[in-house]
Amino acid sequence: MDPGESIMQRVLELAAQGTASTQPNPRVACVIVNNGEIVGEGVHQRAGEPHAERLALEQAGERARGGTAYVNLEPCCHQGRTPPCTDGLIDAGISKVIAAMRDPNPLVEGGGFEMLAAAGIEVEHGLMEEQARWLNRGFVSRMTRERPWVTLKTGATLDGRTAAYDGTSKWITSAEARIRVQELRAASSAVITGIGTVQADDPSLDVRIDGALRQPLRVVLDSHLQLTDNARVIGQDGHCHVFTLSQDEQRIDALSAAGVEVVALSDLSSGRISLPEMLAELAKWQCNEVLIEAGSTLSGAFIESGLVDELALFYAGSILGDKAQSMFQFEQPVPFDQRAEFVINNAEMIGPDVFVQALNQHSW
Ligand code: AOF
Ligand code: ZN
Repeated sequence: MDPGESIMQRVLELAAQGTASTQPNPRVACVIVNNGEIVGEGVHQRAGEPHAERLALEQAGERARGGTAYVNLEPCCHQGRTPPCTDGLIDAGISKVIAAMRDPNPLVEGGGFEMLAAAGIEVEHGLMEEQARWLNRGFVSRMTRERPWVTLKTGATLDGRTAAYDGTSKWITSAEARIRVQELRAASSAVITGIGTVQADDPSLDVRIDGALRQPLRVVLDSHLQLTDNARVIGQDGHCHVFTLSQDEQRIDALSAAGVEVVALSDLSSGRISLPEMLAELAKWQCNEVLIEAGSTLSGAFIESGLVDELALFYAGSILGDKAQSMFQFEQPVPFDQRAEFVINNAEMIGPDVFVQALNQHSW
């Protein structure tokens, strides 16, 4: 491996430490090298706190002078919640910056590189760009598509069934798989479900991981506003948002009083919640990545809409047969040549289950 690549590899590993905590900010780390030695490392932890470059410069101190800064995202040149990193790098006397990718944030977008170059700093970018884009696929999606990266999770039998013929579905997959689901939730800005799942399972949809720095928003799609005030998904923290088509003021007021943010969508034409409109709204709330954990109706609607970027499927070693519920209920029969295509990019054992990750070929 090229020495630069192994340092960028280190940068990406450090940046991944922020997977569950930096949102809405991207996951960013910086490593400063001088005379072949690492003199400073920094990892961005949370929005509002110092950027990775600032932390690495602080650790390096005087040894930053003449050094090379490796960072997985173009250094910012704007005054946000924190001052521009370009100023910090220039003031510290850094002589070269190697970034994996440009920052797609319109406030930066190449401006950081220009600022550095104008100050006489050598700038390179594109090293391990694909891995860097993958790590921040949610942030990139929000910045460039104005919608979050959508991951759909479901657990099923080997024959792709999510519940028995009578709807019984508790614990198809193992405790180990459920821990992985907690990690998927923790990495997400929001977890989305349907009112059907809330009524059937009363899930809390929260992250139960020790030391979790933030909870994802919990989003319920509830066309007719059937959510009751005592549903566990509402929680105590004001993080529950409901999308509805209902204009029932009394219900809206009651749920608002229970701490729920009710969003009445404007596009009523189809009689159902517009998924693109909902996702655009979530992007406005700065959601980078969202996780769908829903039943077969909503999951099927998401697949049919073509809006799913990534599948996270857990398969248990059981079979429920053709009378059981399928993973994805579709409105329309699908001709073979119009099947939704995904590219499987990972399959691994998780306890006794198999985890399959697949990507929408139009998204990646
Ligand atoms: C960096 N290094 O570690 C991060 C960057 O509000 P602020 O000040 O935190 O700025 C947020 C924006 O800064 C974010 O949208 C992205 O464009 C950039 N994030 N940039 O150079 C970092 N977290
Ligand atoms: Zn910055």
